[in-house]
Amino acid sequence: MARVATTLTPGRLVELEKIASETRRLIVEAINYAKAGHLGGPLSVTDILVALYNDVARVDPKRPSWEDRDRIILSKGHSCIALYCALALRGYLPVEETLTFDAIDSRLQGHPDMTKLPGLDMSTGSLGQGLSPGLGMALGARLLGKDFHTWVILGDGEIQEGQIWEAAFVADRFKVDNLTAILDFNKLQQFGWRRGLDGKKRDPWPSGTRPGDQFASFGWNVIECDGHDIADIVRACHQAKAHKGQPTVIIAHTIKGKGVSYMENDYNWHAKVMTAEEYQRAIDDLKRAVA
Ligand SMILES: Cc1ncc(C[n+]2csc(CCOP(=O)(O)OP(=O)(O)O)c2C)c(N)n1
Repeated sequence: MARVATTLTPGRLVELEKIASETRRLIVEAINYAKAGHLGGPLSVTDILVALYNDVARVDPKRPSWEDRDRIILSKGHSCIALYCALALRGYLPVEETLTFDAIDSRLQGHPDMTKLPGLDMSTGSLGQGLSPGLGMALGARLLGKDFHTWVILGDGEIQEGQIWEAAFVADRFKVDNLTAILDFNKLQQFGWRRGLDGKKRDPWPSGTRPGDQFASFGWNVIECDGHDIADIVRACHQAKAHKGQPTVIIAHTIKGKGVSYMENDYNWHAKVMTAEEYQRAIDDLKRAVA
């Protein structure tokens, strides 16, 4: 299929890049303040969330329950601090509230709770469970004659869960083309990659295949993009929406810990509290990125 050009103007792209940098700063501040939570996964999924909420998806922060809004499910719910910060900068909640992350009475729980925070389309956190309700929403739109699109963000470790493939199978069965999965493909999970008894790194997919091949074998349309290039994410999302007759997965190539030099590609930062010195280095790195 021909590549669809991005619809972003150069000026708007710069604005979105600034929002992404600010989102990353808020993530680091909130996790440091809470002294709990995840860092690697939120920093890798940031640009995807910023592209969705600020350009691609049809949403209105003033009407979080608007029935014609696009649905967005962060299935890799452990990365929700990125979602909260992106929602705050989009106007769904006060930015200061991000510092209440994981506090006992906060609307911003350690995993997303849709009964607490308006704007969340699904409660997630138990990996593997977000694609099935996303499929239900997409089928619901079809039944109701609605034209909203459903976006489900998955982690690469998460797609080892069997329920993902049950949903993938059914989405193909019903040719659900108003559903797009976006895979945050940072190539690391909680403890790195699976290793064999010999201690050697093992690919979690059958030899030579990649997640895109696996989705394709389930009948899905597959698009790849650079998950840290907002223009390329937007391009891939528009291409996905335009594709008819099949569900689409976007394989977004990302870096776990993106933006903080010492966290990048280090699974030890999946979920770890920073020391005061590490916190300062993280903030300095993120400031340098926007300078
Ligand atoms: C069913 C289930 N098992 C285990 C966990 C604990 N857990 C949270 S994140 C994670 C690793 C996820 O890896 P990946 O999907 O690649 O996420 P990312 O690297 O983007 O953070 C695990 C095992 C969980 N939340 N749910």
